Amino acid sequence: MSSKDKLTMMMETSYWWGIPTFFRCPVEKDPTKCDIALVGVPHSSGNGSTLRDQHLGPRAVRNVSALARKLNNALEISPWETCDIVDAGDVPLPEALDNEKCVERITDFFLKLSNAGVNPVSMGGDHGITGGILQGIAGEKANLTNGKKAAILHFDAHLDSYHHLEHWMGAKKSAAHWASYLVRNGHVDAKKSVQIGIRGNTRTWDWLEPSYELGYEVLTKKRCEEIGIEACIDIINRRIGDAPLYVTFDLDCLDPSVAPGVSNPEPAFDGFRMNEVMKVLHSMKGKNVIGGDVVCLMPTIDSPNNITAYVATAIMFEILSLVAFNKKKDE
Ligand SMILES: [Mn+2]
Repeated sequence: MSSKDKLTMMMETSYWWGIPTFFRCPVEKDPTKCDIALVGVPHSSGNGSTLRDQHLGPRAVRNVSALARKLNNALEISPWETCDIVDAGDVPLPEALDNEKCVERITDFFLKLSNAGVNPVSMGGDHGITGGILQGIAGEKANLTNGKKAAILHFDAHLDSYHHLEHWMGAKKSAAHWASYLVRNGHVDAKKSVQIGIRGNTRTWDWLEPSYELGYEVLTKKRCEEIGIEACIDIINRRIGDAPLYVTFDLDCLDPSVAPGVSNPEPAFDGFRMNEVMKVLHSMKGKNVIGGDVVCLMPTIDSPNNITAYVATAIMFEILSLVAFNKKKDE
C-alpha cells in the first residue's frame, strides 16, 4: 500500500470524518446501475406497542458505519473492491404515520432495484419493513429470485407471524404480521426458512403454533442452547439449500447487554452473543444470498457510546459481505 493510500484509508475508516453515508459509500440517487444498494428505511409505524423512534436507525448507522469500511476477514473478501456498492439514500415515506401506505412505498422502491438486478441491504426501521421489501424482490414476478419464493433466515426474539390477529394496534401489515403474510401471499417459502433466537415469556401457551402452521422451522434460543450452535447451523444449511436467501436480523435477538438500544428488549432470558450470530452468518458463505436487513435499532435509548448502532453496523457489514461474495461467485 502506498503512503498516500495509507493516509486515505486512515481518514476513510474514521467514522467521525467527512460526510456520513453508509460505510462511506458514494451517494447514488438512481441506484439502478450498481451491484449492491444500501438503503435506509426510516419506518416506525409498524410496531405500535413499543417505543417508536426506529425511523432514526438509518441516520445512527450512517454516523458510525465508516469504521466498518474494512476487509471481511472471516469471508476472506473485500466487498468494496468486489462489488460496486452505493448508499441509495432513504425510502421516501411521506405518509410516515400510515403503516399500510409506507409498506406500499417500500415495495415500490425495492421492486425498482430488483427489476434492475440490484441487490439491497437495508437498515430499518421497525420489522414491518421486511414485508414491504420482500413483496418487491421475492416471488413469482421477482427478478432477483428468478421468479422463486425466497428462503429467509430470520434472527429475532419474536416470531412476527401473528396471523390470528387482524391488526396490531391498527397496523395490518405490521411488524408482528410480515412473517405470516409473506408466506401466505407467495413471497417466502416457509419450508425452506428458519426463525432463530426466539425467546421470552409469552402471551399464550401455543405461541409457536402460528409459525408451525405456516411451515417454518423455529429454533428457539432455549433449543439453540440445548443442541448447540453447530447443530443449529446444520439444520439451517439443510433447510435453505440453494434457494434464494434473504437474511433479516432483528437486533432484539441479541442479549440486552450486547444491544441495549432495541425496541422490544427481552431481558428475562439470555439473548445471543455476537460470536454466536457471527458463526451462523459466516456459515451462509456461498449460499445464494440476495439481500437482507437489520431492524429495530432505537438510537434514542442507545448507550452514550452508541454501542447498538455499532452492533447494527457490524451485522449489516456481514450481510452485505455475504451478498458481495455471492455476486462474485456468479461471475
Ligand atoms: Mn422482529
